[in-house]
Amino acid sequence: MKLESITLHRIAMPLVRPFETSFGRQTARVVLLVHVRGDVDGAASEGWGECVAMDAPLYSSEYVDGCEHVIRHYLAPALLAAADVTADSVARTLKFVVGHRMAKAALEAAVLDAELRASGMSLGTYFGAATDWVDCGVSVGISPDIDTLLAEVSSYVDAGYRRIKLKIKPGWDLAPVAAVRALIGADAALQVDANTAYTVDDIDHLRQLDPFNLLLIEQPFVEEDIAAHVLLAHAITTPVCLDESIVNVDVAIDAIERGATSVINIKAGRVGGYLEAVRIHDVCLALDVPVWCGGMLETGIGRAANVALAALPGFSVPGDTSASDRYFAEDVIEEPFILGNDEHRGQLRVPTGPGIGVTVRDDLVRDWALAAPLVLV
Ligand code: OSB
Ligand code: MG
Repeated sequence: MKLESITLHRIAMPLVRPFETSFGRQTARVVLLVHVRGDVDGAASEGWGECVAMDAPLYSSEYVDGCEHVIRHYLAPALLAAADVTADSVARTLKFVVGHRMAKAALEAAVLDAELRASGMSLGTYFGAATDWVDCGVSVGISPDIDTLLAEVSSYVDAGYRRIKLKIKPGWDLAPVAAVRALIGADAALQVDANTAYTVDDIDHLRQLDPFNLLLIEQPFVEEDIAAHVLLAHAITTPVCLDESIVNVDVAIDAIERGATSVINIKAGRVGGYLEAVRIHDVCLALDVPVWCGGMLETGIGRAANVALAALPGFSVPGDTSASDRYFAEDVIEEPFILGNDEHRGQLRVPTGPGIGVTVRDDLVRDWALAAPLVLV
């Protein structure tokens, strides 16, 4: 396509409840949405992408202001100057900028959405979806106390979620895991996510999680330290899963070969785009390493793309693709994601419309705007 404009919308969506992790506490989702317009084979098209960076650089080095800056001054000018842009070419065109994967991923996603809307194909079909519905888990933040945690977990179990993930950190690990395991029963799917809060000195402590029969422990150590995760994987029976560390397909292969991770959390933003996410999926499928779709408190725009990705055959465990109301009383799309019933209890339907398959509510984008839209041409 020939890109005519790239518009950045910075919005704040109120969260239904604060979300706390080992790196911080959020009460609203401040997020950058990317809207592209252009010409695809002589016809006007448009597409949406979501930049999953958080407001502050606490999960990764990227953050909303930084993404806006790098898109405005480096990435968007390169794409707008190109005679022809395809989803396939975006990463190549933007390769001259080091890192900034979430910013790049949002642009690639918007171009891909515009291309697919023009051709009438859904993202799920484009990716090679193997199913119409995906299994959903839910990520549960750190609570003020165990009773509050159990009440929250109960509500998700009642809603039908097929897997519970607890955020943990030193001082909030064994007791909440024991309490939730007792609440949901021995066979219910349960896993934990430390968001890098531990060090190798904690290996003996983390071994005490083994009796709780967890599906996995996610990213206990700092992202650059693959070796520490190898040590842990040898020391415990709970499978180790990497999130923050896996920034592209080569790192994924390396971490698998070294035995640092036996299951992988795939987040398109973290790895620079959905196309790289699919490459990681393909490699993991070939190596028989299960993957699941991570989340970043996405609006319906990013959620739609995640649900399509999670429909690929290697996504064999439920992801953090929860329903819109897990985080938001109102979503920014006309078709909020709602968990299914009966045989689809605890599942979300993969959108089938062109592109991401959902309709963005311009009224809410306007109402929730933190700044005037930034139109880059
Ligand atoms: O580590 O998976 C994570 C949210 C923000 C940043 C990092 C993570 C998370 C979550 C929530 O766990 C995932 C979601 O429900 O969207
Ligand atoms: Mg994680």
